[in-house]
Amino acid sequence: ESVEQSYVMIKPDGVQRGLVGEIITRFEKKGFVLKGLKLFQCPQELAEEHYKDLKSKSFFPKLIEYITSGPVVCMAWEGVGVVLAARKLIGSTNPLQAEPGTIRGDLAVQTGRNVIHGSDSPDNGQREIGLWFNEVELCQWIPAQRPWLYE
Ligand code: YYY
Ligand code: MG
Repeated sequence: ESVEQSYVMIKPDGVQRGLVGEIITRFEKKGFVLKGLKLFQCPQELAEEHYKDLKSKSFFPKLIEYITSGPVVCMAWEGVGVVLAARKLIGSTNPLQAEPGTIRGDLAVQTGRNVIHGSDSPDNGQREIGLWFNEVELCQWIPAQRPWLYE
């Protein structure tokens, strides 16, 4: 159990569908700490860098078009075990296979419109937060509720 950071991003469909508050609420209620947050129109080059491991996939051009099609909400969340926990809150890549109770399971239908991104490892969490945020956009703060979340 160690303190990690995850890059979580509400994709353009989540923003357009008015799901921003609902999604942020789920992470807040779980007890993670919000270290960075912004609404952002992603440029093509950043989308390609973020998803560079998928460059060879047939769906890559459509994925880049989707991610750059409107504003996204960029978030940096911190906490013990946050990377795996965020993936569980988010649910499977294909929303039809995602469990009810997860964000994709409750709020999405298709893989190509699956509402949200979450880092798949602590290393990628660091990499992606570095990619999407400037240092000054990340806040160091201690939530008042901390002693009631951690023993
Ligand atoms: O981490 P996660 O978002 O759950 O899935 P990835 O395998 O990293 O793929 C990233 C992104 O690419 C996925 O959220 C939707 C899209 N995608 C797709 O459009 N079609 C696929 N067959 C697989 C992934
Ligand atoms: Mg992924």
